[in-house]
This record gives sequence, C-alpha cells and structure tokens, in this order.
Amino acid sequence: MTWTTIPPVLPVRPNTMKQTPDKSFARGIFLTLEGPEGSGKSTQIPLLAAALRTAGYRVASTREPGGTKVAEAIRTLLLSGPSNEPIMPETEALLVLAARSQHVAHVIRPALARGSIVLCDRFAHSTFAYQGFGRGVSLSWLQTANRAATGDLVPDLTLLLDIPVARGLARRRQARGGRNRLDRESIMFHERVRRGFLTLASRTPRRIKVINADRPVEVVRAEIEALVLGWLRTRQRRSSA
Ligand code: ATM
Repeated sequence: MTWTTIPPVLPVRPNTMKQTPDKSFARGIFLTLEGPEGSGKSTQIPLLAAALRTAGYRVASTREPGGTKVAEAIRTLLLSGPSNEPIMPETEALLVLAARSQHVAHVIRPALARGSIVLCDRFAHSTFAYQGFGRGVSLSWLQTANRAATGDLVPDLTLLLDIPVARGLARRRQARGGRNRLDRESIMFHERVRRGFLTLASRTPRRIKVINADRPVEVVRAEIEALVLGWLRTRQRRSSA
C-alpha cells in the first residue's frame, strides 16, 4: 500500500458547507484566531469559548503548533530549536505542517465530527504569514503542502487580531515566560508577518475578519463575541431557510 492509498483516520469530508450547504450532515464549525505576537489570542480564546458555551454550543479549544503529543513535541523543537544548527525555512514549514497533519487527524476532525465548534489558536494562515511572507517560502508550495497535510480543511471563519508590531512585542516582553526562537526574530521579519496577515485578510474579507487588538481586553472580547454570535445566527438562518 502506498501512502496515497492509506485511508484517512476519519471519513474525510471536505469543509465545503459554505459553498454547498448539506443539511443532512451535522458538522461542527471550525474557527481560527490568528495574529502577530502579543495580539492577545490566547487571552481571548477562553473568553470566547466561555461565551459560546453559555450560548449552548459545544466547544473544543486547541492550538498550533500543538494539540497532540507528537505535535507538541514538534512545537518544542520549533520554538526552542538548537542554537548551533539554524532551522532552514523549508524545514520550519515542513515541521509546522507535520504537526498540523497530526492535529487535524487526531483532534480537529474528530471534534468537528462530534458537532463541536473548534476554536484553534493559529492554523494555516500563520504558515502563510510566518513561513511564506516572513521567511520567503513559496506561497503556492505552502498552499499545496498545507492542502495535503490537512485533507483540504479550511476554517469556516478566521479572526485576525491585528496589532502594530512594536506594541505586540512590548506586550509579549511584559508577559510571563521567556521569548522563543521566533519572538527573537528581527522587527522587519515581524513586520512582514503582520503585512502578510493583512494581505491574506484583504484577499478573503468574507472569511477573515480583522479585529483591532490594540485596545483593552474587555473591548476586544465584546467585539469578538458580538461578531461570532452574529455570524453563527446568520449561518443558522441561512441553513434552515
Ligand atoms: P504562539 O506564540 O501564538 O503560541 O505561536 C507559537 C509560534 O509558532 C508563533 N511565533 N512566535 N513567537 C508563530 C509560530 N507558527 C509558525 O511560524 N507557523 C505556523 O504555521 C504556526 C501555526 C505557528
């Protein structure tokens, strides 16, 4: 058996609800939060999860790189990597994609199949922003490899928490925990990453909503909650019409 004929862990169903609504198949919803360093994603995800649970939804929160044992081991390698052996851009891309493949198969797809809303702290847009725009790895190659790693899983909605680089890095410095290998990159790198995220959002404004994260946590929380609950209500109205 070659790798191309290995059956998927779960019956893989392309995430095409928006293009071809299929009411016969109860499927969860895949929401991702993206953004540069210090944008506050990991503060906002538990707040959004709590609001969604209060509204009656089943929620699974997870993160990338990570979410499974193998993927968390890859995260450690990526973020702390050996100082005497530079990690090449393509190596970095393949590592995040390897972690994603594990995560999608063992965590995300099973949760979607149970009908949960999956809230994921970073996903493919981070790969395009960091490895593509930031490191200069070919975007079309990344898109193809990402499709292979995920079985073409695309988020239903992405929230891009945007913050100027200097503000985000300052927040990051104030937060507890040391700086990782990517935090230590140059300001220019982080500027390319931020511009990358904003470029992706401008290309697909219906799927990626930009939130100004350079505001107090409570203000950002309220905007995210209103946006997501409104989006869910619209989606439900459309699918029951
Ligand atoms: P968090 O700090 O948001 O947990 O993310 C860890 C790092 O992983 C983040 N950089 N820093 N610091 C961005 C990086 N990353 C990538 O470079 N590519 C990816 O595809 C993903 C998912 C994360």
